[in-house]
Amino acid sequence: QPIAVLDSGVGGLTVVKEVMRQLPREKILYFGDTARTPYGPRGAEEVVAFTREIVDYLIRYNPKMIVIACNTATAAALEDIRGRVALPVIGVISPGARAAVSRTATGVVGVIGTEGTINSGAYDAALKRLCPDIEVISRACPSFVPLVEDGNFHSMETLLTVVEALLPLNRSPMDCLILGCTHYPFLAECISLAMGPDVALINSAEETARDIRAVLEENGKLEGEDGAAPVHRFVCSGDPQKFLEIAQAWLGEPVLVT
Ligand code: DGN
Repeated sequence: QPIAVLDSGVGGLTVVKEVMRQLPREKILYFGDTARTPYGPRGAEEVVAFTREIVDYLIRYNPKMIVIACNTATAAALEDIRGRVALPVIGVISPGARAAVSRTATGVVGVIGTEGTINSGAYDAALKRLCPDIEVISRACPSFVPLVEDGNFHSMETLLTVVEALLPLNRSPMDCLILGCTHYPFLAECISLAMGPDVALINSAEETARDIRAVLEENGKLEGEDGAAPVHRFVCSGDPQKFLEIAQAWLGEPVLVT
C-alpha cells in the first residue's frame, strides 16, 4: 500500500525527498497538478474542489494515508478532506509551525507562502495556538512558484526576484522564516542569500515526515526494515517530461512518471 502525496505541482517533491530519507521502505504515489498550478491565486472553493478531485483519484490506489503536501491546499481543504475520507489525512502547516516554535529564540517568526496560504491566516492561527505570545510576520510571494515550475532555481533572474520580494522582511528581528509553500525549498539558496545568515529557514518537510511515521506507527502500517526497496510512482496532470526532469534532479534518482 502506498502513501499518497499531492501538490499543485512539483512542490510536494520536497516532502517526498524527506519521506524517502526518513522512511526508505515506504512506497509513494505522488500526484502533481502541474496543468493547474499555481493554486496560490485561486479562491479557496476552487482549491477545495481540485483537492477533492485529486484525493478521489488517489483513493483508487488504496493508499495507507493521504499527505496534502501543499500549504495552499492544506489551508483551504485539510478539514474538508478529513471529513470525506476514512483514511488518515495530514497537511504541512502544523508540522512547519511546530518546527518554527521549537526553533525561535527571539519569538519573532516570518512566514512566506502563496497568497492563498497567507490570506487564510492558517499559519498565524497554528503558531499562536502553540505559542500565544509569538510575533508572526507574513508575506505572500506569488512570483516564486512559477520560477520553480519552470525549473529555474539558481539563475540571476531568480535571485533578483527573491531578493526583491523579501526585502521588506529583511530588517525585522525574526530569527527564523517558515518556507510556507512546499515549492520554496527549491529556492532555499536564493532565499538564504536574501535573508542573511542570522535567519534560519524552516522547511516543514522534515517535521511532516515525522508526522507520517507517527501516523503509520499508530495504525500499525509502518513498513518493516527488511522489506524490498519500494517502487514509487509519480503522476502529473501537465507535461510529464518537464516534471520528470525536475523530479530526477531534486530526488537524485531515476523516477517513473505516468
Ligand atoms: N506548493 C504549494 C504550497 O505549498 O502552497 C502551492 C503552490 C502554488 O500552487 N502556488
